[in-house]
Amino acid sequence: SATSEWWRTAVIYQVYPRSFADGDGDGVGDLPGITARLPHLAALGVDAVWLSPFYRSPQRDAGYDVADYRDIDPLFGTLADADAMIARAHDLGLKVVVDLVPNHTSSEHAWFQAALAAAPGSPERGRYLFRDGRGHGGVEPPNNWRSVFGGPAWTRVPDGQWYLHLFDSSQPDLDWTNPEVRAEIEDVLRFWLRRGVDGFRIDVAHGLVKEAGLPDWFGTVEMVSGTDPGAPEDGQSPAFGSGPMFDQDGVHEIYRSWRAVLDEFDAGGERRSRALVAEAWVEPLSRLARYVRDDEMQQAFNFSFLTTLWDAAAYRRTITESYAALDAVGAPATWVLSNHDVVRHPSRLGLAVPGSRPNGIFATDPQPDEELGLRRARAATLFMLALPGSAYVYQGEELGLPEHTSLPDDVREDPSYFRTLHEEAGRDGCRVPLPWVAGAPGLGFSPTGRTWLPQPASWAAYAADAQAGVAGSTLELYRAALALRRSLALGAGGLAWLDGFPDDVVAFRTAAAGETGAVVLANLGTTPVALPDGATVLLASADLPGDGTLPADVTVWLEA
Ligand code: ISL
Repeated sequence: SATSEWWRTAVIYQVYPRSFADGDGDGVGDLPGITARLPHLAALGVDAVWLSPFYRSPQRDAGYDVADYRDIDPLFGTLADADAMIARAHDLGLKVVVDLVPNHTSSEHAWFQAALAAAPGSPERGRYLFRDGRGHGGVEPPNNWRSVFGGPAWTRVPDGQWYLHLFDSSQPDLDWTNPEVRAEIEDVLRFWLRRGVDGFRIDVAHGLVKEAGLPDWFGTVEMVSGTDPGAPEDGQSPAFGSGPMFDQDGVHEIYRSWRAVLDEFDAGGERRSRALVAEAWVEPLSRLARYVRDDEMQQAFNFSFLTTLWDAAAYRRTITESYAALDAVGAPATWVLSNHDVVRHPSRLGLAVPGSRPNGIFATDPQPDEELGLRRARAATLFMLALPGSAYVYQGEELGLPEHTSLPDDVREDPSYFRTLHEEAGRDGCRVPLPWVAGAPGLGFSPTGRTWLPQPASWAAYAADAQAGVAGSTLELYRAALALRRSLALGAGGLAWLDGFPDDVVAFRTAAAGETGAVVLANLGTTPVALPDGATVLLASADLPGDGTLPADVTVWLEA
């Protein structure tokens, strides 16, 4: 039945385990901490939780370097803790999506350790992409590819061979032409499905298959949606999304086989109740839509809001293009304003050119305007949550948290070049432990007050307990928006643009079949605009002046 396709309209909350809540007091978040705070998510009104990796890992890339896909890192707890977390979430009516990292393992994974101990040409090496080097004595890497994190994508081992890593050297890429690799990851899917998970977020879903022969690549340094200003001078980072290492046609066969694995677990007339969502930085959106097909994944992250400037025409274009690409394949749209890899959107939108820095804020940038950024973030949230489709909310955005833009160098852990160039705060600034209790040490993140990254002084005002029950707080805005979204069935609607408003206003009506829906007006200009005569305001992202106008940087939901 169509009702089992919960993901079509779901609001999915991303938990970043090391920074959500700490149960044991070591300053790093963990599964018992998450379980204890799940009622916060139920009260918020989200449908599902997606957890970034909690598997056994040396944590060189915060868990995106998996050493054992079937075990929990001791930092985060035990398998029993994972089972308890899943059970508690289900009790509270929340679906659970876990992160799968199939492009690469950790260099501490048993397979890679075996590969290092084995000879060139051995089956052990055949699970990864080991190659001989070029040049006299093979001293040059096998090709010219660059790692996404900076530097060459190849590292040499003592016997002279090189292995490929699109990310950190501690993240060797698997060889997805190897049937053993395919069987292993299918079995990992079954392992977690048996434990009751409702879906998987697939890391670097566009990277698994590389062009045969691993040819040199002479593309430009364009990141998805714009030139990456952090590219190191010694070389170039690959275009994240294109080139011989990304978006090869062969990935689709893999996802069809995974779809079949998930479907094995559908029971009682359910259809596709277990979901796959692709993290694929692929452009244009029509290419991305190829990951979302009836026999592949149900969703792909649509990252286009990360780079949309604060401009009504730009948002109308982004939204129109997103629906055009996804409607063509019958897929639900997805919307993302923040995640653990990008600058938190209140800070992005508080920059001089709002929205211009998805991947980090440079030391040379003027600091974001925190108040203006939050005002715009709340406005952006209100139109995102009204849009038909599914929305992803990154932990802390319901509190309005800004990026930590002044983390000292010596506490940062992100291995990407964004950090090693010392030009910007890298990805740690969006990964700071959440503030739960305004008056407590470490803002209640941990029973001991410890936090693995320091929290900005301004964060006491953002603590969950300081906002709960406070009219006009960001937390109450999210709760009200999610409750209304549910009662008005907004996620299931169709969208119609409304004429008759100034160009600076994003104006649409959204309604599901048989529902009244809502009218949404977002003023992205600099001056107030008149609200329609007799309009009944259901929800506003900021206080309205009461003179029948909609101020700049404010979104309203009106009775349709
Ligand atoms: O972080 C980025 C931009 O800010 C991206 O280029 C990111 O590296 C890319 O989205 C892939 O991300 C995923 O895989 C990485 C991991 O470091 C990221 O945290 C994860 O989201 C490698 O596993």
